[in-house]
Amino acid sequence: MTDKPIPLRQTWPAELVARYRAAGHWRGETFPALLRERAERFAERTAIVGGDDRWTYAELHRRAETIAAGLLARGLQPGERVVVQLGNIAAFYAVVFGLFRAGLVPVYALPAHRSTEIAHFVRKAQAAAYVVADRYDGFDHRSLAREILALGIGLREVVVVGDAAEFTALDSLAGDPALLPREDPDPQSVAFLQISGGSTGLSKLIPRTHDDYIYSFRASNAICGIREDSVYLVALPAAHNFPMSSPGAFGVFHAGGTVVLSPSPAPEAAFALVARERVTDVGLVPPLALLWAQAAASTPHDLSSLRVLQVGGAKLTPEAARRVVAGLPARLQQVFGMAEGLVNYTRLDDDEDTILGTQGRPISPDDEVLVVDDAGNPVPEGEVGYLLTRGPYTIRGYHNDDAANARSFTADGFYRTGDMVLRRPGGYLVVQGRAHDHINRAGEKISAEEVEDHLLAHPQVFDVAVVSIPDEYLGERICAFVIPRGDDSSSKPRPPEIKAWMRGRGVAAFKIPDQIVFVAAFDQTAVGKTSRKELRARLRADFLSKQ
Ligand code: AMP
Ligand code: DBH
Repeated sequence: MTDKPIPLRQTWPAELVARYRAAGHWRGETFPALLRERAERFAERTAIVGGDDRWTYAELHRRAETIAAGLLARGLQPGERVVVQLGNIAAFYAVVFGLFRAGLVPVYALPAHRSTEIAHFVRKAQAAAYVVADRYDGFDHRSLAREILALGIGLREVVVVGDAAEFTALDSLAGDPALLPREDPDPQSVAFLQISGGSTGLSKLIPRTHDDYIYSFRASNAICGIREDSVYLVALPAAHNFPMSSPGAFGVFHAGGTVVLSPSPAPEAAFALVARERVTDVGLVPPLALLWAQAAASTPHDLSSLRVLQVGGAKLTPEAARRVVAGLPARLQQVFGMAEGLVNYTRLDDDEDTILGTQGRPISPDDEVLVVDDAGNPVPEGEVGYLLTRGPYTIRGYHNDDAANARSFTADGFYRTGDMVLRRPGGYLVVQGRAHDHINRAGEKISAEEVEDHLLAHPQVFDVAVVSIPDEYLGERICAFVIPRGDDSSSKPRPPEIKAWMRGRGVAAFKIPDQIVFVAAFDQTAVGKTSRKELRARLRADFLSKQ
């Protein structure tokens, strides 16, 4: 790569560093040390169950060591970034812990991402390597890897889980252990780059440090009751921040429990695993939780091992929460979190009104939460405002994105979450909506602007506005209002063609509009110039008033 590497950094002011350490939040724990110590303490306990794999902690550790040495033997240098795109398979954690051990920095892509997103991650993170499965969900990721390599954007190495074709097989990795770093990393260094759904354009990269991230899931364990005997089902994509850290798989590894991977979050696949492995905890997005609650009534599988059902990623309305509670034999916990940091939980012993009606309160006594008006002034308790936050596990800036940082952080380091909330007594937050035009489609955050940019490239699209429309199943769906080019109706493309065309541009399937509505023009206000935001709001309102 000829570009100068952009340093990975995440820094808090010295007085906050001192405070977070003094409070015992940041303990100098690191990912390599975490796994090494668990492999000593819990050697023969089961760490991971996924497909045919059933690995003990000792086995996971051994695999991570081999992968780490193997990657360094292939010429990767500590500090380099590696895009990891793996589904819910055991190898995901072996690879990620292997990267940590080698001092390499994972960038978490989702299995649904395609060439547009992957190329963006490789460029933004200046990634040197890409780890994929041969096939996942019927898609051949090696062909995607070929496409990315052909772009000549600095990628040097592709590692494949399974049949590697011309690439390096994960199972073939081997290297002299002497290549491995002798010391554990600096706990305040960046361990990985998580991705954000993003409200404007493509995903941003979120640098998280060992100290801050480990604090977030260690403290989550205490709140969520994760212990050595916990069996946690990863039903959502493993790379998502929620099943990774709230408390997620990492929380479970920290506690010495067992992580079970489900290839699909659908009840048919997941229920059998819950019964077989005696799963105690699972995190779901609202539409799935409703589906589970419905399916539980007639399932032949024994779900009685479930202790806590977490629901987050998108708003769970009180009515939906009631249905979930009625349908499943587990305690409900609402989770309102973000890959940038702040995570809120209802507590397991909260009263019903709080569990059904709020999205919880922050993990940490040092999470600072502000609810402010347009001018940035705090609103009275119980009134709706913009949620700003800073604290011991909330980032102070994105990686390699000055423009986003200028927009997304205040001068004193608060992250502008983009969420509109009201705060109840006791610090409980109720999510009311959001300030930006992104679409929360069953927990996947999609930037309206990004989808518009794609559609505007279509030769028969003159203009487009993309909005979220309330959807009974998804929470929100993507609706694109399209003004076709020219007035000849025979040239008007059909919605399935537009969708297929967009898929052909190599974007994640969850970003393809669910609905396309043709309009003759966007009605401009008397003033003439409308902002995209107002236009989207008006189109949505008009559309809904005609339903
Ligand atoms: P991201 O920044 O991509 O990790 O997405 C985080 C965003 O997801 C939050 O800022 C919220 O907009 C949304 N979100 C997550 N959990 C919830 C929840 N329980 N209720 C409502 N919105 C949520
Ligand atoms: O939606 C999210 O990003 C999310 C939801 C719940 C999250 O990042 C988390 C918990 O940590």
